[in-house]
Amino acid sequence: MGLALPAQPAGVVEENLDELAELARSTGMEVVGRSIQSRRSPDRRTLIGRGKVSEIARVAAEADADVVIFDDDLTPNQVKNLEEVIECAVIDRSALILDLFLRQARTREARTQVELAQLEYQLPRLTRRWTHLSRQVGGIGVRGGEGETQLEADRRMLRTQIKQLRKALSKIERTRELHRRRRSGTPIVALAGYTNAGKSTLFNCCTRAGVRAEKKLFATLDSKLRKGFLGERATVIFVDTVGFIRKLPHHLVASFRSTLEEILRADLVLHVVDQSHPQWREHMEVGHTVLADLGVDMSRVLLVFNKMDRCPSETGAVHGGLAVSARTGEGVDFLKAHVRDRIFGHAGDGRLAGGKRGARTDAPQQVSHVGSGRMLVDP
Ligand SMILES: Nc1nc2c(ncn2[C@@H]2O[C@H](COP(=O)(O)OP(=O)(O)OP(=O)(O)O)[C@@H](O)[C@H]2O)c(=O)[nH]1
Ligand SMILES: [Mg+2]
Repeated sequence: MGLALPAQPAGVVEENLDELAELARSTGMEVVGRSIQSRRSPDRRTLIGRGKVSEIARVAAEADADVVIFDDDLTPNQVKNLEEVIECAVIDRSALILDLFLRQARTREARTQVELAQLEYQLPRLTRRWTHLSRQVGGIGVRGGEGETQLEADRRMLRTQIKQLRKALSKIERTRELHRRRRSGTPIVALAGYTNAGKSTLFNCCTRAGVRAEKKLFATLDSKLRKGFLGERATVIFVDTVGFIRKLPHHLVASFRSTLEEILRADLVLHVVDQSHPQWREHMEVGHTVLADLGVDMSRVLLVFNKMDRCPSETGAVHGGLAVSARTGEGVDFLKAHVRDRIFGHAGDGRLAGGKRGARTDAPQQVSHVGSGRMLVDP
């Protein structure tokens, strides 16, 4: 269900719904219908108009639907009001993304981060119906015992849990910091960008690692690190990261911050864009915004247009970036050579190039405890 407001024309809402459907399919759901309502402003009680709510209720019942997903955020009250009329679970995009994240989270860190995000933001909105359904279709479900008890837990209990999770997370982060110290000295190249852009595929291509690359959205939730060789004895560490998406719940971004911080620490960020996607410009824009919000110094970002095997007219340098196909490997050697030159300078003698990269001292404080060996600045 999409809502078209004067500021957001129906065309954009249509595209957002395409993506919402893709997200739903990634969690294993089947999409049986969609609807958009144009309004001058959202309804305070139900977001969409009363007539539309009844219509959705009827259509959902006819299709025997289990869930109605709204592309816009719903308040806990709106969910309640909607579920009074619509006789199945009602959730919003954020809930769907969180659910998907929970399913995809493999490591303890990712799990903890998602659980934290859920407790801090999503839990009050998860209705009994949705929690139940989410479990039925194989989701990991909310943390702890019965969803019921979770939902009814009082604030004090939630606060305690949040505190515990934060503690667990900072412990994991400390361990990670230790690993980081050990590998200091080797330059880091992070792969970032919209979900499904092909980051993991490119990561595998550059490192010969076996990271899962899937048609699913948010296949990757944890940053993966691996050595990659750029030729001429130049070695870097490639980092694969969680994808970006429109309307990403901001609490979720906050919990994933430590994962995304790998991007901040990187000497070079490859912003991967799926150029075969009809909305690649919007995806690039979202990627750009998230990187900027994270505090990434844009002079350290290199645009990489991927899936050029699907858009054969684009070759070599396009739109101020490089074109590659992570699938066929086309353009990847050129990309590696380019990265090598950017990081090590043209000499390729294994030393870091200084000069231009002095700017990184201006980056936010997060980079301050990076192993100093890598942060060479011309004296
Ligand atoms: N045709 C084509 N498909 C590609 C290319 N690179 C990746 N893909 C496909 O695109 C899909 C997504 O690839 P991933 O590497 O998982 O994308 P990702 O950016 O890591 O996605 P998330 O981890 O979900 O954020 C997979 O089905 C890949 O096989 C490419 O160069 N050409
Ligand atoms: Mg991935």
